[in-house]
This record gives sequence, C-alpha cells and structure tokens, in this order.
Amino acid sequence: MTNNFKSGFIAIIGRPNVGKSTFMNRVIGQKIAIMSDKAQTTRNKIQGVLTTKEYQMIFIDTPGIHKPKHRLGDFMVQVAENTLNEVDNILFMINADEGYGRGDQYIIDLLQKVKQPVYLVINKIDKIHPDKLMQLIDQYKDLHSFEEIIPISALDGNNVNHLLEVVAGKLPDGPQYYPADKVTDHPERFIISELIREKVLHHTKEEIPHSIAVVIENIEKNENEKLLVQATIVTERSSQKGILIGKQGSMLKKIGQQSRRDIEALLGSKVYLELWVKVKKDWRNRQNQLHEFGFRLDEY
Ligand SMILES: Nc1nc2c(ncn2[C@@H]2O[C@H](COP(=O)(O)OP(=O)(O)OP(=O)(O)O)[C@@H](O)[C@H]2O)c(=O)[nH]1
Ligand SMILES: [Mg+2]
Repeated sequence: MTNNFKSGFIAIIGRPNVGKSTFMNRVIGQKIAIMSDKAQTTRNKIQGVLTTKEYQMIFIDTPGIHKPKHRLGDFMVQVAENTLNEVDNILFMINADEGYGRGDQYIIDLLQKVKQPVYLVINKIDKIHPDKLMQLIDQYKDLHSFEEIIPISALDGNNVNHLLEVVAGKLPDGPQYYPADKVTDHPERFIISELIREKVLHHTKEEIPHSIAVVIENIEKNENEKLLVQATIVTERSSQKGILIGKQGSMLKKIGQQSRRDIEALLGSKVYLELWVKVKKDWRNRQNQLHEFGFRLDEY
C-alpha cells in the first residue's frame, strides 16, 4: 500500500431496470448481484469491492427507486434512500433509451439534499443514436450540479473504464477498508438464494417475478462430498405455485438445473439442489414475514 492510497464508498442509485446491477457486476468482474429485464430485481443493497494498487472503491448497488405498492417496496426504496447518507460519492444512473420522467425528478429532488459529489451516468448508450445522447446531456445538465456526466454501456463495457478513471481521480486519500480478495459483503447463502430467484425472474412474467422469495433451508456436504442445497421458493398464491412447478414439474426442473449450474460456478464444487415451492399469502405486506426473509432495516 502506497502513502497516497485512495478509497471511497460509492452508491449506485436510479430508477428500476436502468442497469445498476449490470454495471456493478461488470466493474467487479463477477456476478454478485442478479440482473433481469424485470423492474425491481434488486431488493437489498449489495456491496461490490474493487481493489487495485492505487485505490479501493466500494460500490453499493441499491434497489431501483420507485413508487412502492407494498411493504417490501417500502423497504426497498428506504434501503436505496438511506444509502445516500452512507457514501462518499453517488452515481445516479439513467437509461439513455428512456426519456426523463417523474421518477427521475423524484431522485433529483432527493439529490438536492446531499452534499456528496453526484455523477450522472447515462447507461445503455448502445441502444441510442449519438444525437439523442447530446439531447439527453442538454436536458439533464441543468437539473443538478453534477460532478461529471458520463455516458456508458454497462452491457458491452463501453466507456466503463473511463468512468472508473474519472471517479478514481477524485477519490480522497483513504485506507484499504477490505482485503484485496474480498468482492462482496453478502454471504454465499444470500448469493445462492438470489441466483435461484434470478432463474425464476427469467422464466416467469407479470406478477410472479415480484411475488416470490427464496429461502435457503439447509446447506451441507452429503456422503458423496457433493454439496446439498435445499431451498424453498415462496409464492403468494396457489395458482402461482402451480405455474412455478409446471407440467409434471417441468418448470421447477428447468429453474433447478440452471440455478445449480450458477451455484456450482460460484462455489467451485458439485451441487445437488433440492427445490420446494410454498405459498405464504400476501407475504410482501406482512412485517413478520419480511423480517423472517431478511428484509430488515436494522440489519443495515
Ligand atoms: N442494451 C443494454 N442493456 C442493458 C445495459 N445495462 C443493462 N442492461 C439490461 O437492462 C436490464 C436491467 O438490468 P439490471 O442491471 O438488472 O438493472 P437494475 O438497474 O439493477 O434494475 P433493478 O434492480 O430492478 O433496480 C437487463 O436486461 C440488462 O441486461 C446496457 O448498457 N445496454
Ligand atoms: Mg439491480
């Protein structure tokens, strides 16, 4: 560690689905936050640590800020908003492919109250014509005194290194908070449950992706030295349970196979995955259920 090592905590905030988790995974070089084309994929804040010889950046991916329709949504928005007070820098990410909307204004209003530098990150530039990018920059530049406006594509990596250079260039001197090999604050058990939830998001639509939670019941080594992972997918209604199981169990089998592959890649060992589906009526609105599933503000 040199004398002028730099470090900082950096929140990634924005509306749902703008690409916050995709960006963080790309920067860290590993999938630690799940991604999907469904809004409101991320439900917790998730740290991703990037350590180089010169600096350590601790990114905090947050749930998309939206108008909540249930207690889980309240929790998610609260988590994202609270994060603003815990960081040194803020990346406010927008989707280049969508126009400015009321949701963005809500976030810009929140940003008026913070003192830290805010970078405007215009993501998904691969989807738009350069003329549109100029228009967007014009439209946003006066809405807040942004430290910098940086267009990127988190998906193909375009300009992401430039963003890192810009942010690193302005980081203050600071300690290396975490060992160089640490990439996230969440235990493997959390990431495993998220990987399973991601497969459900990929294979279901409408209300189902939002209505499920995944609970890891048990992880142990079995007699063949294979890792046994037992997990329950919780749904809100029995009709949803039926869809998740599928014809002769076909849906659950597909979700299980794809999840197992990801879990094996994460753990570097063979995995035997057992999945169940359970109904817990209206769990997203029940405080005790939310607590049981780990959605607790006091744990943050
Ligand atoms: N074309 C394109 N798609 C992108 C880009 N970045 C992300 N996406 C896609 O946008 C969708 C949402 O990405 P996520 O990373 O899950 O978005 P998020 O902001 O974390 O969403 P929430 O967790 O719901 O708030 C996924 O389908 C991504 O593949 C990009 O730069 N270009
Ligand atoms: Mg996300």
